[in-house]
Amino acid sequence: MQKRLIVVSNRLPLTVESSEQGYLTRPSSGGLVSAVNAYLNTGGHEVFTEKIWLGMPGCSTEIWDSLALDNKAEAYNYLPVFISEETYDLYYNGFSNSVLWPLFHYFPSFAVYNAEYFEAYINANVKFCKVLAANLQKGDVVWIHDYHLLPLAGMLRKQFPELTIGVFLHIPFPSFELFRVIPKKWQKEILQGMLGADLVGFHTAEYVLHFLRSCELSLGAERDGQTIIWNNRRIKADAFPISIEYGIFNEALNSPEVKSLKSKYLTIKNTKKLLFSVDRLDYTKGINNRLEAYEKFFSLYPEFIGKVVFILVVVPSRDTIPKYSEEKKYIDEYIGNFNSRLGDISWQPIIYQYGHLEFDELLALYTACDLALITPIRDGMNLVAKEFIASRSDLQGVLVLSEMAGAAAELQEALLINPNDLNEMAEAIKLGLEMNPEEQKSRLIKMRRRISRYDVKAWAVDYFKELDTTILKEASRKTQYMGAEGIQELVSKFKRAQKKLMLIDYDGTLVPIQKDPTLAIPTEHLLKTLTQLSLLENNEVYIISGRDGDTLHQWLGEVPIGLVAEHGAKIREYNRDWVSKVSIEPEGWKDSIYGIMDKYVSKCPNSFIEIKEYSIAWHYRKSDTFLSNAKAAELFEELLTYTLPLALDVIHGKKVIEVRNNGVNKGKAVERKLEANEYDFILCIGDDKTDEDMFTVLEPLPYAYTIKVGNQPSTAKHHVDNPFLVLALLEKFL
Ligand code: GDG
Repeated sequence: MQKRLIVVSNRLPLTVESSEQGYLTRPSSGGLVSAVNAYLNTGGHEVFTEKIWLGMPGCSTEIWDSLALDNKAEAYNYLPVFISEETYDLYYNGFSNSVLWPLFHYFPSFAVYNAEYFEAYINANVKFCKVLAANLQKGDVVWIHDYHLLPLAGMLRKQFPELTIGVFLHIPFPSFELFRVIPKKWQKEILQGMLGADLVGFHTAEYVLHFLRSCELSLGAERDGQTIIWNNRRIKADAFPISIEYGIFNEALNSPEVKSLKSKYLTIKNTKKLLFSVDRLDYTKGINNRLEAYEKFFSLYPEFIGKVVFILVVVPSRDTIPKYSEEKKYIDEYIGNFNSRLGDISWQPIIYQYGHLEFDELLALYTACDLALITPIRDGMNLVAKEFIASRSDLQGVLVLSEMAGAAAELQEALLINPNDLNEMAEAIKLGLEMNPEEQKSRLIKMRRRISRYDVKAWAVDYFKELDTTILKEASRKTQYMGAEGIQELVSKFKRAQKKLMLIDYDGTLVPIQKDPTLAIPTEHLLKTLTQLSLLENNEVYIISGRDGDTLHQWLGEVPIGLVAEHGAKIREYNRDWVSKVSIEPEGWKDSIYGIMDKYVSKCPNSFIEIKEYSIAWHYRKSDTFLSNAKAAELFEELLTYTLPLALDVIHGKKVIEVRNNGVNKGKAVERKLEANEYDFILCIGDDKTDEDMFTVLEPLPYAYTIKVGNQPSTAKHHVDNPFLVLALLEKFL
């Protein structure tokens, strides 16, 4: 089958420029383009039969059409999206770069919360969705990039439930304390949009945690490790540190063009030491601090005056946004003043270019400089740092790197600095310029080894491998809807069977979940149905619940069925006493757990503790969702730590956290039942995580029919939508 890869990003990877020969294109600069381009151009991933890049070309339809014939890239085809200039401005300069960019980079005071921006952001994403929808084919894999398109996966998912969608965020995902600053409605649309994907990728484990936490706290979504369960789907979040095409940079010094440009720069540098930096114009890149630190360096170590030169390249970017034009003005003025203050006719401390470098020039500067000074205030990853390291096949050169860049996690042998500490930066410049060649070499070797192993292709292959695994796992957990035909077949199997067993959960399965659990009383109709089921020939019926024995007895004691309480800790056959097969932990454990839970009752109004014979549970169904989700996550962690050395399990169910004796679960109870009897028909129905233990035990048995209530991923074979349909299903057996 055809398996096409459709890469989606805000802009196509080219810049259209007008020249005397008409309109021409050149590759764009920027991290996303560098990485994805490198991956696609190195042959990409063999599994894809065709590659397409969808995005805005940055010119009108007419200009695009005039270019298209002789400007096609080799490795992929372009699919352009055109958006009106007005919407584009509000979506790109507005929401993307005046809300998400500053906020996600921890500049909350730079964010402008304008409702028009958000509206345009959604409209632009709708436009992308339409173009995609019109071009999608069966088997396509859609890979959406970056913060401009966060709602897109959710929009696509609504129309294409089976489509494979990956999302990758190239910038940091901020801590929830920052994310929550965005108006709630926007938060939800952003997160729900991202959760339309099968796999959401970030640069670092820290960003993954921030994202998972925001899903829990903002959406109240359920989390299972690195997976979020949302809209009956499981979405994995993971870290894939983006990288570079190592070979190109490593080979830089073998290119005659690069060599010749390098000698040009060496002539400029002469006997002086050369510092180099290159960034897009952006306040997050820490250019201001860098300049101030450079000045500080000369004031602390005046002996370097006249002996160092700094080539500082700033690539134009977003300069129609006020914060960017202000940044440009600041840099221009600072450098002007600085050069005139410190420099003279024979020496300028800074050589400044505001403009794009040709790729060979970039390589020449990476290889000619003595020290690369990379000082972002925040940066998702920062590829420049990795490119510099990969270019230094001569094993000479020093990297001074901000610890606020994602890249710092992998480049620990760099001189790591805090970009807000001018003294530390000035010291690092001195240390770097005086570092002996042996130490430079030893640091570079370690960093180069790491980057060469995890290059851009390894990054993408790693991502797609995880995407495949996620989808396979999801498919294996999918349940089939139990419709009329299925029910008919089930009933006829029941009729033919000789020894039958029905295991049915109570809350959420036979009765809807109530905010106040004491209100989940069985109706007369339910009691009658259960009685009739139990009277069917050769049929045993058990209600198997997490509730305490007294409540079950009070509500269902008169019905001629078996009762299993506290997730299997106690069992009561009809008209007999309760018996337990559980060995109990020394008395007293419930008191200490109570003490821990009680703190959370005070912190979380309307939550309460239920003490059962073999377990103790903290319920937060009636509490404020936002607060209680946060507190539940905290309590869960605290209980896990506390119970680690004890024979106790901590279970996080639907709006309840329960601590109970180790090994007590519904699955074990079912196992005991199966050991004692031989059945040829088993029906098992449940809605909660705790029912999964029963489904798992029954999974290998061909005569067991497992039904999940609700369409969450489950080990059950089938699902029905709600307790009313469970009752209707049970009636069919009568
Ligand atoms: C975003 C995230 C993340 C720059 N100037 C020129 C030029 N470049 C190339 C560099 C490098 C890329 O652009 C810049 O990448 P960065 O990673 O440093 O930064 P952003 O553009 O902000 O990228 C960032 C990245 O996405 C990837 O996920 O690392 O954190 O902010 O490849 O070489 N290339 C040429 N001339 C230039 O003047 N030829």
